[in-house]
Amino acid sequence: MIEVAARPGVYRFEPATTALVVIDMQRDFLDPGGFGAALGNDVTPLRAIIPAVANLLALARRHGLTVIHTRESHAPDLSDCPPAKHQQGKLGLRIGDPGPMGRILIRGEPGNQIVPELAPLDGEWVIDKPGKGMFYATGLDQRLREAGIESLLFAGVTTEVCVQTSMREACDRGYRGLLIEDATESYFPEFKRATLEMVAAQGGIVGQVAGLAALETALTQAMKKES
Ligand code: TIU
Repeated sequence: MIEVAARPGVYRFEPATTALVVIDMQRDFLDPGGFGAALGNDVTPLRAIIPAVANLLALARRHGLTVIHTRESHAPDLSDCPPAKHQQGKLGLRIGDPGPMGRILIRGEPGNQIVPELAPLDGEWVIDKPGKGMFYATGLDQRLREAGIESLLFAGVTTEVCVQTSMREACDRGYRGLLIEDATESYFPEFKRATLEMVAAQGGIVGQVAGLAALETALTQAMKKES
């Protein structure tokens, strides 16, 4: 059993039944000209966590965790994009419109790819999701159950939108969630701060929060004990 110094208390997990979920580290949110920028955001703060997420991925791979990458994406015919969502953003810069990285937030387009530094390895799960949460219309819950996954470590963007939605939905489905605070980011620093606080408040109402260093320490100590 791995024991991580987390908030509001120790987070315990077994690597064999744990997955790291890296949410939406795709060019649409991290590069200029994508969906994030189309919504009026400065994308530069999000790029700053790429090294931390890369370190987290390396750690998870080293310790044999299941690795899952998600991408927020829609079918080319927009059949999975409800009108209310399609109306987000400025006219001409909406989901499906042409941009510098291809059609915005559309499956298969260059902008929809995960940034090269964090590219999925063969055998890792890549989940295309039309919603903010990772369970809606993805079949992921069943796949996780079939794989015996009970605990989920969360990273990616943005903290208060797709990451928090996925974490809350995971909590409702019985998974134990840990948000890695330095491997997630928001376009709004105050929203990130508030999200970290609200996840861990009330005794860990929708999960727990820890730093990457605490996770690494816990995994390294467990490995030393084994050897
Ligand atoms: N706009 C924003 O903060 N986020 C999204 O639209 N999607 C994700 O968080 N991935």
